[in-house]
Amino acid sequence: MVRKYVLGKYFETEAVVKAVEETKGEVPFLKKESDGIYTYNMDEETAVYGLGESIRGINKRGWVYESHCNDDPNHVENIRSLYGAHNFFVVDGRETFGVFVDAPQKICFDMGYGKREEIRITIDEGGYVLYILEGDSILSIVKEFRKMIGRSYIPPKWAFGYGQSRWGYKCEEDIRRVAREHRSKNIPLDSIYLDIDYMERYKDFTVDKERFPNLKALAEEMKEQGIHLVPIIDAAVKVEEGYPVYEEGIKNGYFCKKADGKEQTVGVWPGNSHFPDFLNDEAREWFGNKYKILIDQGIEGFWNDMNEPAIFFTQDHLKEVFEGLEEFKGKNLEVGDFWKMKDLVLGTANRKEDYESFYHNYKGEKIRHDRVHNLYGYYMTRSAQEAFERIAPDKRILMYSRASYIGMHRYGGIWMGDNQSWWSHILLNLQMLPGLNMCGFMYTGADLGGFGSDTTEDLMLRWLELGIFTPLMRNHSALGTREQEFYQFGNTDAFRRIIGLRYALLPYLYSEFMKSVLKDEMMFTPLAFACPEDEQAKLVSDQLFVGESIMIAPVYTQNAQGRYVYLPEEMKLYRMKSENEMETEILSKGHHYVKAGLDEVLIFVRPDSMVPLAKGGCCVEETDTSSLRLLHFIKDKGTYQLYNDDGYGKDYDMDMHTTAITAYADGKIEVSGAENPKCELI
Ligand code: MIG
Repeated sequence: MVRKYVLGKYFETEAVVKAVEETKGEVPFLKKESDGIYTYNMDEETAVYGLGESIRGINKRGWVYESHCNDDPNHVENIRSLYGAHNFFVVDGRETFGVFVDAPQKICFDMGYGKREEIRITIDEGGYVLYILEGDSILSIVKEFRKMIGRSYIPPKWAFGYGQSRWGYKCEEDIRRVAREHRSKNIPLDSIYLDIDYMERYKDFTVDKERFPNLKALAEEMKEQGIHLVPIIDAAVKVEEGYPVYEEGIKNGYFCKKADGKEQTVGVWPGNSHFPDFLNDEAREWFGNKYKILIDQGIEGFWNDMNEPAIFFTQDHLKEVFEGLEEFKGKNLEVGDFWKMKDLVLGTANRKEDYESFYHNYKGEKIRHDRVHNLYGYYMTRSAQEAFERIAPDKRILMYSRASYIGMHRYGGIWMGDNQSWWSHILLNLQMLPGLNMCGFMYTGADLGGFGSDTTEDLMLRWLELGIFTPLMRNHSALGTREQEFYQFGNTDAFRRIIGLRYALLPYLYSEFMKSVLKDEMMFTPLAFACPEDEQAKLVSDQLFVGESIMIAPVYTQNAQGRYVYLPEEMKLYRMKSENEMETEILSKGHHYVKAGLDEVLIFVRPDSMVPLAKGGCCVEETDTSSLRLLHFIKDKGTYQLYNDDGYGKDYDMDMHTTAITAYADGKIEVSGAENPKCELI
């Protein structure tokens, strides 16, 4: 059951697509302290789940989170915001209920930080819509919420393959080398990413003629090898006479403007730039149409960056900085003044005052940016996806974004932003997955191996052992860090085998992704959600169910040779070096220490469940699903619902694409439905 409460003049974010009638009167569960402030008193046992892309554990209790899309590359424990604003959470204690605050301004979710026992929600000035959801379990509440916000984005099937990226590939030859190294060393690969260096002076929808003389031919050459090029698009448009995107934007008033009616000039990668006004319907359509320039050159996927939007500086504020510095010039500085000077110079990025300095034209109404800040990345990505519907209505195009708000999950996926090559960030990657699924973000993953800092071979391997289960599986790293393509390391063979396992797992991972999207369910489920009666399971925060058949428990500490695992039921462990090399062991319900060598993936199969393995190829296209080998723990009888489609089309009818595979304890297998693969239990 869902109830909707409205306060004041609110902004229609279009996060919710299902019509919900407004309820008048008191909000249940929460105590209204005043307009925009609600509290809830927690028992000692109460847990809080959700909030999508945010730091810390699966249980969010004990910290304060701010909903404020922020470009912060330091994903450490004491920050409050990342790139997304995902205002949905579930309280699980003496009462179980869900809360969604639908409002694009800044919101503070104090989950027992100020007072250990108190949840305190503080919504910045402005109207809002509050939804309270009830159900008989966490999972049913999540499902109801997901139904409200509409079906999650579905990428093309090739986007479930491996992607190689690096901020630093500068020319066609760099791209060719990556392709060649993967193909010659038999490491499967489906995509290579183009970071900002493919553009001419960082101008969106341009290609540098010197370094990329013929993108169309390059895209074709890559496609012949089964590889897709995926270029980045940044939010801000460079100010440059003669650059059509700039000139059209100026002529039509499509950029965000200051109070004085002049375009706000911000400094980001292209230098002086303007922000397209994605909240303006016409501007949104105009910018979206520009993606066609690249689609016409054979591009089938994009990633949208810098759309919180990130600001390195504004020209207006730089003037203030220089004026401020005058005061210190030529003086013998006191320590206090020295800090002041330092803050002045270092504090130019993503400033509150800058976000208050420009306006959107939303259906003719002028709205100050900070009032709708959290929608910017959402509407940028919507701009692209709405255009894809016009440009290529029958084809799925890959799209994912850095900034997001709930609602954007219908238009694209997200990646988890600028993490670091730290062991703790493997765990953070795992712990963010369920919260994101709760909020509708299904196509997601982190920069494997870590974006910032230098990686190590063992970190890369361990991270990959989690990464092969995430829908988005991309190795990405920052300029200046250690190169981390798999062929840069000694044990390339181990990487090849683990990536190979991902491709073998494709029928399973794709089926589980599609079923969870089409049924509005989670793909990555905490044990606490799946086994609510099990007091031990409730406390497990470093293992997840992935789909209906398996549990994963990746190793995320350096120099470990295994880890402790809790099994909420008897399971069969497959300890896998590759799709062909594996040991199995049946483990009882309870605690175990399980060994896991550096090149081994642990897959725990649930009773009467199966995992179909294909014969992996060098890319998704070449993966052969005509005969399937089944990992299984059949004690009596189990049925697996396999989902398969052409991977491009948009006809997602479940019945049409589903095959039921039933296996019995005596080894008998029955197959019925859309396809007729040969099946064998292993
Ligand atoms: O200020 O385009 O998160 O993936 O490599 C950094 C360069 C801008 C941030 C993205 C990252 C990308 C980088 N970008």
